[in-house]
This record gives sequence, structure tokens and C-alpha cells, in this order.
Amino acid sequence: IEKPDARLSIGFIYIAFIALFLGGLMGLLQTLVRSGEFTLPFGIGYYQILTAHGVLLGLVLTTYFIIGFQYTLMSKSVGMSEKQRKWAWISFTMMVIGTLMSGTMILLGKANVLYTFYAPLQAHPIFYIGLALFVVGTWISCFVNFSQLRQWKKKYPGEKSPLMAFMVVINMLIWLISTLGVAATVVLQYIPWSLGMVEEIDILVSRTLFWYFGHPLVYFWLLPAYMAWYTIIPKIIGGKIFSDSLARLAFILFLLFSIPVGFHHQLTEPGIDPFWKYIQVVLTFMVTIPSLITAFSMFATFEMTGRKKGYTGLFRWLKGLPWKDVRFLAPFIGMVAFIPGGAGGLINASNQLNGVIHNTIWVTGHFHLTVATTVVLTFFGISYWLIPVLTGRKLTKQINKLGIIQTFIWAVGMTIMSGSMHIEGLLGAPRRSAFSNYGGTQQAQEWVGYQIAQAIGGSILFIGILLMVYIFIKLAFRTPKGEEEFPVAEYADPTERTPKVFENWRLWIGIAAVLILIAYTIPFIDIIQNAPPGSPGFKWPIGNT
Ligand code: HAS
Repeated sequence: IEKPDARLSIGFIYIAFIALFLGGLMGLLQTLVRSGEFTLPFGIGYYQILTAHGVLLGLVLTTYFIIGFQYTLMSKSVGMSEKQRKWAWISFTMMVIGTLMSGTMILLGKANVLYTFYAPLQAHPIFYIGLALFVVGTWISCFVNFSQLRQWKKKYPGEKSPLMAFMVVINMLIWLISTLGVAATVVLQYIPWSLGMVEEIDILVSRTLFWYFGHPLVYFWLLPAYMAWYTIIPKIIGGKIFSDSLARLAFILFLLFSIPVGFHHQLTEPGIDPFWKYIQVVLTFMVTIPSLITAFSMFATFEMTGRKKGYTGLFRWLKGLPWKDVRFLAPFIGMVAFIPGGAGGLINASNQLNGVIHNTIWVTGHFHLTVATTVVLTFFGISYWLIPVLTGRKLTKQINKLGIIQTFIWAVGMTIMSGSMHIEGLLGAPRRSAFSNYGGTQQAQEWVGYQIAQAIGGSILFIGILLMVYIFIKLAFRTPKGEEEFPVAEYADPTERTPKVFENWRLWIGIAAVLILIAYTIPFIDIIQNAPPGSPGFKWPIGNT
């Protein structure tokens, strides 16, 4: 890709790795505090570091890595004009200013509101204003990506868009549609409330608007990993893309079903009619289908590649995969983690089982498998070739070896930490709480061993983070100059005809909008109209004054 495009992407990736280091440090401190063996110095609060950990890793690392990576995919597949690049830098600048504003408030202890930041927790207005600026910055990137594909389409009328660009546009559509919810709650509820312009805030409205965004957010994290699985991994293993149509279908299903499902985070909340929770749970099970399609496609690609290399038998073809290549190994371990991670998601989404795990540390275990292993290990896997491509360097054998060690450290640390979180959650331990012996109750005694295991897992993971940051510095500034391969896979069947309807954007955006309206309109009106008398009312600027 062109040098100015590389500079843009690496700008985003730098911020992502700074966030990885700082956020990882906060994570280490947090598991140590929860073990009961360590107290934070200088009056630093538990919720201050928990917020910093969640925001830095869940929001900053992910968003910056994703947008930077997606720009690279767009530059490679459809190109970027001067004007688009200028707007992309404007987007970057706004995001950075917003991040610095919100981040400063967190560090000052004036925004101890966790990464989900919904009411009744309240932060300093600058935290919310920074957040709004950050979101608007990301919207500019959405429109830059849309215009990149539109420009390509104009140049090649009637041709099928490149798969990478198609996937990026879907992901940015999900982001754009879902962040409308979070922007609404920040601008209409939190900013006026935190500035003291209104005294009250409707908590259920704020949580509903948050989760309207919060669930699609997890797919915004996941889809770039899927982009790499579908379009890059086949090339790395010496294979080909199993099916273009199936890949596009999976992404379209995410666009349709990832948004109207936020209620599965609110199953225990009063004030939402159970019928609408039921509808959204059904839609949640629909959104697992594209992941099952992806699992099928990956297995198919792996098996076809192994057999092509001459390996036979039921599973002997696994031997044909390049286990010593970290560009494959790290994402592969991520895929394996998604088998229990996804199964945990199905448990969470089932109403009765949700009653067992909700607000326990099981949920924290779930998302450390999904986002912190499946997604993050794939992002690490991408970094081994992406950073040298962007900085004009080579991935050396030594870094490859260190990468393999890093992957194992991550897998071991996460198995210990996430595994003990799952079990401790089933024993009833709450999430998001500092260490307590709960008045010496018998039940809390049972949790202690698991909390120590989490501190051990967390410490191993921190070593993994330090090693990854070292690898990043090597790849960005130290390894020998050269041309690293940008792996782009070909199709197994180049004559495959992808249905034209897959590129009918109006149709898919229209269906997505209809599904959102069905899932949210009536319950939202209910929420606003039926606030019980005396409950903190939603008074301004919309609501039942
Ligand atoms: Fe989740 C809570 C349901 C997926 C992240 N989730 C969370 C939270 C986060 C999160 C951050 O229904 C906590 C939010 C908070 O702070 O409160 N989740 C699901 C469901 C799925 C799911 C149904 N989650 C994810 C992904 C995430 C993520 C992905 C991040 C990236 N989640 C929930 C629910 C809650 C929840 C409830 C609320 C709980 C509560 O009460 O608070 C599904 O999308 C999962 C579908 C996935 C599969 C797996 C497919 C497997 C694949 C791997 C194939 C492997 C291969 C390797 C090819 C069905 C694709 C080959 C291997 C060999 C061995 C050869």
C-alpha cells in the first residue's frame, strides 16, 4: 500500500499499543486487588483502575486497531484518494482529542463509571464531551470508508466489490447505526445531567440506549477478526477462500441481527415487557448463525488445504497447517477459544440460565474468552505482518519465535484466569467488586482460591502484554528494512457466482432498520410512558414531563 496510507494506519496502531500497555497494567493491578493480597497505593480507587482497564482495552485498543487495520484493507483493495486521506486524519485527530479528554478525567478519578458508563453512575461533563467527540470522529472514518468503496464502484461499474472492502463497509455500517444510540444518551441525557442542567435521568432509558449500542459493539470487535480469518488466513496457510458468497452472507447476517438484541443484557431488568425480551432473545440466537457459518468455512478451508498438501484421514490433515507460523497460530488459538466463548454466549442468552450468571464474574470470564482471546489474539496475529508492511520492515525468524511464546503465554494465562472466573461465577461471586470477605460468610470463603488463581492468570497475561509490546517496538522500529508480504487469499472456485443481491445496500440497510424498529419501538415507548410514579423520571428533553 502507498506510504501516506501506511502512515495513517500506523498512527491508529500506535495508539492501540499504548492502550494495550496501560490497560494491561490496570488489569494486573485489578486482579491483584481482588485477590485480597494487595492494596492500591496513593488513594487510587478500585473503580478508577477498573474503568481505566475497561476503557483502554475495550474501547481504545479495539477501536483504534480496527479503524487502522480497516484503512489498510481498504487501501489494499479499493485505494484511497488525497481528499479521503485528509478526512481520515481529521477523524483521527478528533478521536485522539476525545480520548485524551475522557482519559484525563478517568485518571483524575472524576469518571469512575466503568466502561459501560450508564446511570446512575455519573462522570465529569468533560468525560462525556470527550466521548461524544470520539464518536463523531469515528463517524468521519465510516464515511471515508463508504466513499472509498463508492469511488471504486464508479470506476468499475457492474463489478463485484472486493471482499475486504465489502466486509469493512458492513462493519462500519454496524458501528454507525449502533453508535446513534450511545450518541443519543450521551448528548440528550448525560451531558445535560452532568452539567446540572437537569436534576434527574431515566436510568432505564440510558441503559436501553447503551445496550442498543453495547451488543453490536462486540460484533464491531469481532468482524475485523473474521475479515482476517476469511481473507488472510487462507493465504498464510497456503490455501484458498472456501466461498465468497458464504463469507458475504455471514457479514450481511451480522448487519441484520447484531443490533436488535440489546435486551439480552437487560433480561433481569424490570420495566421491559417479557414479550420484547423474548423477541430479542430469538434474534440473539439468529446472530449466532453467521458465527456457525464462519466456523464451518474455517474448518472447510483448513481441511481442503491439509488434504491438498497430501494429508489424509479424518483429522490427519491438521498436520498440513503451518503451526510454526505465528501469523496463523495466534489467530488459530483465538478460534479455538471461541468454541467455549461462543457456547458461553449461548448460555448467557438463554433466559433462565442468564438468571444464574448475570452480574457474576462468569460474564467477565465470557468476555475475556471472546474479546480478550478470540479477537485480541487475532489482532496480535495480524500485527506480525501488518506492522512490518506499514513500517517497511521484515518479520524475522526470532520475532516469529517470540510470537509463538507470546501466544502460549496468552493462552495459558487466559485459561487460568477466565476458567476460574467462569467457575467462581457459578459459585455466585459478583463481578465488579473489590475484595471483600462478605462478613466472613461460608460462600465467600469458597471464592478466595479462584480469586488467587485469577491473580496468577492475570500476572501471566501481563508478562504476555510486556512481550507483545516488546515485539511491537521491534517490528515498528528495529527489525531489518525490507518488503513483508501482505497476504491476500484467492478464491477456491474463481468461477463462483456471488448473488448480485448481496450488494443491494438499500435492501440490507432497510431490513436492518425494520428489524430494529420492530424490536425497539414499542418497548421504548413503554419504557418512557410507564415509568412508575415516583421513579426518577425522564424529564428532559424528551419524555413524560
Ligand atoms: Fe457476549 C455479555 C451473549 C459473543 C462480548 N459479551 C458480554 C459482555 C461482553 C461480551 C464484553 O445473551 C459483557 C458486557 C458487560 O460488561 O456487561 N455473546 C453472547 C452470544 C454471543 C456472544 C449469544 N460476546 C460475544 C462476542 C464478544 C462478546 C463475540 C466479543 C467480541 N454476551 C451474551 C449475553 C451477555 C453477554 C447474553 C449478557 C450477560 C449478562 O447477563 O450480563 C454469540 O455471538 C456467540 C456465537 C459464537 C459461536 C461460536 C462459533 C465458533 C467459531 C470458532 C470455530 C473454531 C475453529 C477452530 C474453526 C456459536 C467461529 C478449529 C478448531 C479445532 C479444534 C480444529
